[in-house]
Amino acid sequence: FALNKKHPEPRMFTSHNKLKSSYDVVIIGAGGHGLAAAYYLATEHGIKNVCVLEKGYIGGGNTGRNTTIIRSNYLTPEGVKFYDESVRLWQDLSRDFDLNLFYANRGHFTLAHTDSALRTMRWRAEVNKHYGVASEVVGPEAVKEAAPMIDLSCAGHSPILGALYHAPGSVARHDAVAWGYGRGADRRGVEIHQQTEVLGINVQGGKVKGVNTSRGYISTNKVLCAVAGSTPRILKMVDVRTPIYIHPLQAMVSEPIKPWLDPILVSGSLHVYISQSARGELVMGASLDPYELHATRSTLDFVEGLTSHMLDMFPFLSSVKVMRQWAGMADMTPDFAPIMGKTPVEGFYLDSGWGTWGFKATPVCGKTMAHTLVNDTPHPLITGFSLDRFSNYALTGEKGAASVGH
Ligand code: FAD
Ligand code: PYC
Repeated sequence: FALNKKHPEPRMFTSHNKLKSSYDVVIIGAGGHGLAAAYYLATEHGIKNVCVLEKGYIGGGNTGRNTTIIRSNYLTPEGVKFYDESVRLWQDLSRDFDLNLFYANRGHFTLAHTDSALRTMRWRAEVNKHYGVASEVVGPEAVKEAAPMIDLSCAGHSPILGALYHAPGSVARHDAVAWGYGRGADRRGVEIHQQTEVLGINVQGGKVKGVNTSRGYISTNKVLCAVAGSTPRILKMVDVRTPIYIHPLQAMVSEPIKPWLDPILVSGSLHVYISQSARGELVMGASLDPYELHATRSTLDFVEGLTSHMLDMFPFLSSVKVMRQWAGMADMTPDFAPIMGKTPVEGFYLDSGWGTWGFKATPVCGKTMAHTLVNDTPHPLITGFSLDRFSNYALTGEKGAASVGH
């Protein structure tokens, strides 16, 4: 066996035995968001003396646990513009990374089973169209045409009256996104340190001075916190308060079956969403668990509730087996919009409040947070997501655009 010297690029990451004593920027969390911010700091701003600290492994948080739905059919102008930019960025990522992200444009239906749900769909469609995003209200026949196996009556108790159809709705391979951003950052000199937990943050005179880790102390003036379900724990270290609360969000996949479902379907009333992966598995989820819990356990209760509603829509699936189930810790905000940007501590930046909706935002978060760190001013696309909106009573209400009823 001869080593192929014609292939100079390593497929994965450089491992570093030691932390340096200081970095220009320390990023906490090697999920998609932290790695994307590192990537754009290096590629767009030439800032490479950056380390990304990860207590577990790359993509092992919500990035590797989510159901990969990408869309921009939000409710507020702030949300629509932000997620639309993300959808645009997604288009080029496989080429930029030279890594196949299995980005698949499927079309996304949010089903309406009541008149009031249809009214919300109409509202979202009009806001979306105003900002150039392709969304429209369609009748049940369009749902049947896109998903012929569906029982439009939903076992007779929740007939589908129509849907919000969003043509750009897509799915992608979640771990590949983390690997692509990580590898791209690594190749440009960013250090990624796995198995390295942040245990404390040194703040003096209201300014960040450094970070204590399980592998030693690092000096830095800029820290980006991108830890999703662990946000409250990190915020305690800098004594910053947010209204984020943690609820488990569970998901599951079936055994692989032959391709039969092209679009992504969401039913808020039945608390179900579903897509079929490139491998043929049905990827399914439901609402948040209805209590605060900082854990990733999954429950029988969840599988029973979700499968019974799945069978209301697709009775022919009754003998298909569930293969895996899991949970992630969703960092929920009261208005279902993220919290991004500067904080009362100088040099401490937040990319948080991603709850059940942050995978699709990975590229735009990376870009806008890199810009915000470099300029110490929020990127124009994230001003609606600032922490001080809660004290100013200026919420960015996105609950009506959350995927399933929460
Ligand atoms: P993460 O990927 O969670 O990364 C944070 C990292 O920080 C973790 O790896 C963690 O180990 C690390 N960390 C934490 N504390 C420390 C510490 N002290 N020191 C060092 N490292 C630390 N969004 C969508 O857009 N579409 C979907 O279809 C969708 N489905 C979802 C389904 C489920 C079941 C779940 C749970 C979430 C879903 N989401 C979805 C939401 C989405 O997964 C998240 O919002 C997004 O992945 C957050 O990415 P992140 O990089 O910010 O966080
Ligand atoms: O944000 O579209 C979404 C989503 C679907 C499932 C969980 N989040």
